[in-house]
Amino acid sequence: KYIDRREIGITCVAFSGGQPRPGVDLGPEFVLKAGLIGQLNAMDFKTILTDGKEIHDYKEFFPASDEPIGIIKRPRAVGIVSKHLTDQVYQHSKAGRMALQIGGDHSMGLGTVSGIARATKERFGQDIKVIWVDAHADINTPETTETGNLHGMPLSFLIGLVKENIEGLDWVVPCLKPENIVYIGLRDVDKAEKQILKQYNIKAFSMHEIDRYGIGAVMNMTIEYLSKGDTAQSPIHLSFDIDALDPTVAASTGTPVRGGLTFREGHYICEALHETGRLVGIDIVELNPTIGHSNEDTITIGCSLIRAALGESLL
Ligand code: B3U
Ligand code: MN
Ligand code: MN
Repeated sequence: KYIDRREIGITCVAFSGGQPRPGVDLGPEFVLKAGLIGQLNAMDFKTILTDGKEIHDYKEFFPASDEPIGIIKRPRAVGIVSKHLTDQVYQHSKAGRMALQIGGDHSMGLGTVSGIARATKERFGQDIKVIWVDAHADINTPETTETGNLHGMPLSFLIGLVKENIEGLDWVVPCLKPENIVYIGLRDVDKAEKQILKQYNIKAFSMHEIDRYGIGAVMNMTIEYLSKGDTAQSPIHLSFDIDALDPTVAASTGTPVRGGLTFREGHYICEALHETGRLVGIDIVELNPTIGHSNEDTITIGCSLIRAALGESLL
């Protein structure tokens, strides 16, 4: 098995530069204050904080000026955060630990996936597979983006759609194959993103498919899809954007979209992935405690999704 010890390497990313709303950088602090580490220890996991530090903001690495490139906002800050995150996540994953990342905006997916992909390639010679749970597809390219926000673009960099060198992001090495992505929960996808999904034949279960088949069948299909070919048992990374959940369930997030996953559907996804025994990494991102009516609920749910992905629901 991929994770040979009950150890979790935790990296808390206090970063909001991939999108315009302040507050998402406070997500990790609130999750820690809610007692996540104690909860994981109570599940008999040893928790290892990256560099022994609770929170990482990487600010000492930011350039003095970070002017937009075209319409791309804060490319150098986003780039440097994920460059460091890549190495941090890689270290944990390479040591056989579960890599848990708490955000922070979803631009950090650039780093989490890069680090995990590098480690699993080295350890097992296997390509990483990624479950992207999100209301959004996050696959705009610097050419297609209408907002210039990098949290809407990490997957285009990771699968190698970005040919031009963008200052700060030129280190990104494509490490994810389009056929190794499965989306769950989509409901707000840009026109150009829909074209990309079609062109690269990327597997996606939107809210429409969840309504049609139910989350049980969707997860069966997801795991079946990830279990064919010569990498049938390859490791899986879960990148969970909290905005995949319905705003009535998790309101404290920057870009809520109506018609999302229920509390149980979100947890079921995590439980079903845990059951595969193939999970090597977990991101939980876009928690913004300064938004919404009851941030406690959103933070508490973030913690319980993590525990579900680590097997808490097993009897
Ligand atoms: N697709 C839009 C909107 C968006 C993406 N991710 C979030 N919002 N959270 C964009 O900005 O690329
Ligand atoms: Mn996202
Ligand atoms: Mn989203």
